[in-house]
Amino acid sequence: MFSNKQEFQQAFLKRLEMLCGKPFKESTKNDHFLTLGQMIREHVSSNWIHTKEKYRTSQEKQVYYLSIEFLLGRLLRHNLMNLGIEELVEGGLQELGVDLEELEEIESDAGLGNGGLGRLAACFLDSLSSLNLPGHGCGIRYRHGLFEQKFVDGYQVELPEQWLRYGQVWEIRKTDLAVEVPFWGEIESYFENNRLSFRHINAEVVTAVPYDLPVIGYHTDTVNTLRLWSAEPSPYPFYQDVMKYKRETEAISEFLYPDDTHDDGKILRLKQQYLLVSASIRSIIRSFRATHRPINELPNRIAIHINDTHPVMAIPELMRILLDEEKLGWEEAWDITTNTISYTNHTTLSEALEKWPVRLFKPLLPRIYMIIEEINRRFCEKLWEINPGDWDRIHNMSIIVNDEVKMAHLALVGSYSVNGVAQIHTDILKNREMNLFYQVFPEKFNNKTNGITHRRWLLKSNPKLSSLITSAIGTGWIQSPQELIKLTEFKEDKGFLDKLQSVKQENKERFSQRVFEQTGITIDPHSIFDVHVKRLHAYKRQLLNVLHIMHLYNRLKEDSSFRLYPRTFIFGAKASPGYYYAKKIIKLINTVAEKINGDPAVQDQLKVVFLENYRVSVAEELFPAADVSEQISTASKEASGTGNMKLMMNGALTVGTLDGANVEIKERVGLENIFIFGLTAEEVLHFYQKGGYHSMEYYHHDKKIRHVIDQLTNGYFPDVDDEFEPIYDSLLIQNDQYFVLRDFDSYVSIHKEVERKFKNRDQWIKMSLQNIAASGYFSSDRTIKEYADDIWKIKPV
Ligand code: 26Q
Repeated sequence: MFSNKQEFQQAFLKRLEMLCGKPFKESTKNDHFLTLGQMIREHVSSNWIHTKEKYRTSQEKQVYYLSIEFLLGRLLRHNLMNLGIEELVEGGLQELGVDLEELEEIESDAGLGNGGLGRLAACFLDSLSSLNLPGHGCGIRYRHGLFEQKFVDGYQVELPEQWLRYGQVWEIRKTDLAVEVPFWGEIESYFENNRLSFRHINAEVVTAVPYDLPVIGYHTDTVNTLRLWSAEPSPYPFYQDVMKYKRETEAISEFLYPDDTHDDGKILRLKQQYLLVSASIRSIIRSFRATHRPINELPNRIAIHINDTHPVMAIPELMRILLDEEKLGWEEAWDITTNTISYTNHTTLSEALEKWPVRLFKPLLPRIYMIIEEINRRFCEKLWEINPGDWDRIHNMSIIVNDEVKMAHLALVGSYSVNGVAQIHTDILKNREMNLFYQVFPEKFNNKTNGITHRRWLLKSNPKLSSLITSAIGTGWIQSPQELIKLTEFKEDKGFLDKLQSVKQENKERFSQRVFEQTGITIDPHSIFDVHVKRLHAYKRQLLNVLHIMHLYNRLKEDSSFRLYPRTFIFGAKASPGYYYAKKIIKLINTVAEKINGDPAVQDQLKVVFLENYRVSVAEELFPAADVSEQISTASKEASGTGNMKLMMNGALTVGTLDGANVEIKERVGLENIFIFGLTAEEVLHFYQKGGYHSMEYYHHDKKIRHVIDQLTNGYFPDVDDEFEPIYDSLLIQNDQYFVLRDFDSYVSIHKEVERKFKNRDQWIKMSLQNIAASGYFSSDRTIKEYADDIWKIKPV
């Protein structure tokens, strides 16, 4: 399209006039953004078409990654970088007086996800394309992504997110590829060619319209597709109340549901899931049919992956097509289905396992429900054959039980591969949570430790560190991230370590500047930047962090000779709107921040910053500036974590429990380069099983604990008298199920260790280097290669 700056500039100016209908001198930043976006899309179109053509004609197997969330973030610079035209464009624009950095900020985050699971899907797409693997994403085009968070008086307030307001430049609407998805109605049986057959009558039909986004690989010709479905009224509205039908239909893809494990069964959520599944499977089958291959070859050509149980109806939906449309017998259909679908589990929290009341499910999706019943009948029969008379076992493993459909059980039974997302998580699945299924299907279970794309989370977001790395070990790490390990050769190189130190310092200064501009809070760029960012959940224990901060503040106030090495605690977290307890913790952190930041006596030593509306673009600014990474979940609760990997890759040292991928981080950096504290998963699980933990004893025997807990309810925070009683109750009356008090002392000690190590700047920067060097393993390139080789059996095309 454009091979040099001049060509680019000419094309840009011309396009701007055509698109915006005004001369350059009258144009706005938004005009510039839209123009550039269009040019990029056009720039990739030939590679995009070529990639699709290659897939259409090749014999190679392809994977479809079904996910209810894709948390992409911004795409402008990412796309420029992957295309290898970042410098050309940045320079060209600069000469026109346009600042690329400012254009970047115009773009809204595509926030179509809650957190870890959705961001993992986005990282996987980047790795698939960058490794030239034939992989497509299938998701939902929510009109509003995850809510925008504001703090009012320290309380979280949610506003609808508006990413489409200024127009989406990356997507292409494919009206001609729309498919019809039926809800409600009845199933009628009839005989045809001596075979009992079923048809869906009186259904309410919704049109699913795909919007395709190009997924551009890093410096390759591969451009894969992310297909996002939007719900629209069918063009044949034969309904009584057309306006009502239109409203209800459009509601399906209106909002992303916030991750709310306490919120049971919302019919709209179920409609979203089926919309995604049915539209995706239908479109997959349509393109498979176009190859004119026999249907039993499906598993050799196509792998369908389900990201958690949210798209698990892919199993009965594929069965439905094979039975009702392809007219296969049950066994053959089942054989094809269970050799096509694979499943990733992202949690062991039993309260988070998806269950749907039959009373909601059955009328909405009558044929799907029938098929699940039959899957379950045959599965229970098989269990009976293996363990005759063992009713308990059947009760515990059944897909439908107590008038609920257990989605995880359906996934375990109907897929050929089940993986956890970190070794410890997979072990817990095999040995505990899913042990009964492991006994029946041991061959299905495997581990795929999560990863992150080092291209977004290091190369793009931390340009200074990236250049320094390249100056030391060359550019090989960009394609082969495990080459980062070569950095260990520099651990005694004073010159290099000084530069590494300066990069971190510059990043901290830049971030401090941003915080000042956006919040008016001044932070000391030489203080320790201690970062705790993730969704707010009791098990993630933001509470432990804030209680520790209260404790440090108490020490400063009690003892005028006590000194802290200056520390800035940085939080970022959204709570699900209906998660009452999580919202209390947000209010507590804000209340503590206000108290401490308003006390002139401690300003040089302690600061607390709670970033509003934490999201991908904020994370990208923050991670390069982080010194300490808080990964302090109650052991056994965090399946993997991925923020831990992003922070490590940017040279932050982890303060963490032996949970999720922290365990593997520890193995790779060594115990001397990480701060591990607290109960182990074994110990936690033992307490749950055998009892023996009494939080009240910790309150009575530990003065510093008593002090901070009393402050929650004794009027220490004015104007919020009984605000924090639920927190007090959870810790003392409900026996502290996340072991905050149990781990408190250990956490206090490890933080003393952090301070001691940080004071020795030379030692700290070496530890930081070791973390960066060992982080290559946590690239999603490694993860995706493992999925490709072990689960999907796909090869680069
Ligand atoms: C469920 C029902 C109704 C509405 C929403 C949901 C819902 C939505 C999102 C439930 C869960 C999620 C997201 C879960 C998630 O992000 N899990 C995280 O996945 C990461 C990637 O594997 C892991 O690193 C984290 O440990 C895990 O918590």
